[in-house]
Amino acid sequence: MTLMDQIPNNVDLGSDKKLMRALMRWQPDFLNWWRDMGPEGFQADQVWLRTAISVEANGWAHYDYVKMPDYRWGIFLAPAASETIGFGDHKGQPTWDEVPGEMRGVLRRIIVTQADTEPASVEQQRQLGRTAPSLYDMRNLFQVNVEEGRHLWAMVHLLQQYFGRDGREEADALLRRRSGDADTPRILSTFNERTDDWLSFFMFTTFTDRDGKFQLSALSESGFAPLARATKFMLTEEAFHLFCGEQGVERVLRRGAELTMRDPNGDARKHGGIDLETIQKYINFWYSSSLDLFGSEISSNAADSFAASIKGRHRESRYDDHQALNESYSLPVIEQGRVVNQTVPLRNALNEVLRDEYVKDCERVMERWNASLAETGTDFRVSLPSRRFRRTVGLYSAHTFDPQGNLISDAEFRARKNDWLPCADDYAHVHSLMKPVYEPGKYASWIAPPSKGVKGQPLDYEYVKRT
Ligand code: BYC
Ligand code: FE
Ligand code: FE
Repeated sequence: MTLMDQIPNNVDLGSDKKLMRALMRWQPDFLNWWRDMGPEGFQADQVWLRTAISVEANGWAHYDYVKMPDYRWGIFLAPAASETIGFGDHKGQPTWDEVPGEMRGVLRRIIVTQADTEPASVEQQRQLGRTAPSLYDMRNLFQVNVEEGRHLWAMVHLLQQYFGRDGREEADALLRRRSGDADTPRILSTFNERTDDWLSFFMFTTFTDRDGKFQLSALSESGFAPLARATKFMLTEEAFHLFCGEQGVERVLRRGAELTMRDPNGDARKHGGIDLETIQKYINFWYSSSLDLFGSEISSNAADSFAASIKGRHRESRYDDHQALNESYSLPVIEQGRVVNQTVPLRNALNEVLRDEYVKDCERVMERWNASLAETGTDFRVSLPSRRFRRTVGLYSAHTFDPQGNLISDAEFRARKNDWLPCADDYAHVHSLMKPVYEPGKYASWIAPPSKGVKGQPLDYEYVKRT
């Protein structure tokens, strides 16, 4: 088999001997990592997966049974959106096909940070197949996992092609860090959290993959064309990850509401469901954790990478001033125990600008979940906590806030913590429900079945053939 057969691509891999050698050397290490750290217990099973075979709209049409270690992780760049740079100090200049010398450090840091999240998420989710609530859900989990594996390939390709020896070393290090490890953890906070129950998985794909959507969007108009084109194609896969999360939580909410109303005392737990209060606590946990992924509200890193035309805003074309030099941004800060507004130059607030877009998108998710809850007849509604709640990065991390965003004492936070965040008892209940359901068409008690199957297949399709 030639390399081209093993690695579907549209980057003319075959023509660059040095790159091909680097990728050939990295591939067995990747496969070893996948066997050790990828989905545990299902590597020999046939999974009905889609594989990207081109960047055309029909490039995703390829669905078939495949064993995960045989998945063809491809390298694809979307067509360039523009020949000229759209923002920052280099606005209007031609995009770069190579890394400008003075930007090496900044670009490498961003690409490595992005890359690191991809294998991290696979590691976090590796045990979930064992407790899948259905074959449908199991297949979706594995689809997300192989695509995060492909995102790693996409970033490793950039590192190996454009960053020489440093890039090759970074590519190796990506396979050595481990999510949650005390000595060699993954880079960003959320990617070291435990994600070992399915409600956490659905929250992760709703809130944490959604950070991916906005970070990738901010990179998809980068002046460094290969990065822009790689991230643009990654975004097409992200839509499915977000669907998995949103639809997953929606089904858990719906079932939770139904079981609550069925019980005379409103106790969903008694009937093998997850109560709505616990689901709200999971929202509080994963949303606040994912907000940290946007970095500090006031950040010179963000100003620098925007100035360098490396990282822009979500849909930069909607803005009028693509230099972001003349405007300012006002945000609440804490001074002498009070919340007051501070104004900073816009470029220094770009992490917050991106977070604003993220918050709006999450609010739209809440509206859809609440519409679904309303249909069941319950009065319960879910909501997002304040963006100041439980932060560990940035301005608000030095203080404690309640979910409404009011400044409170540490002691009060500790006293109320179990009302706001999942506690040992909540986790124990959720974990007690995590029993596998592997019969085609059957679903666990705590989750409603989806409204339709994958790609026109019926709900009782054998999405995973166990061996
Ligand atoms: N945890 O100026 P600051 C995805 C570090 S998700 C730990 O505040 P900056 C996916 C920061 O690195 C998308 N450390 O922030 C989803 C810096 O450290 P150094 C991933 C943190 O740099 C699901 C220091 O604090 N992509 O794709 O403006 C499944 C001060 O930094 C955290 C990206 O993140 C944290 N939460 O912005 C699979 C895009 N936050 O360098 C995949 C690339 C900050 O001083 N990354 N720090 O040692 C970036 O653009 C930026 O690095 C960040 C931070 C937005 C993350
Ligand atoms: Fe990804
Ligand atoms: Fe994703």
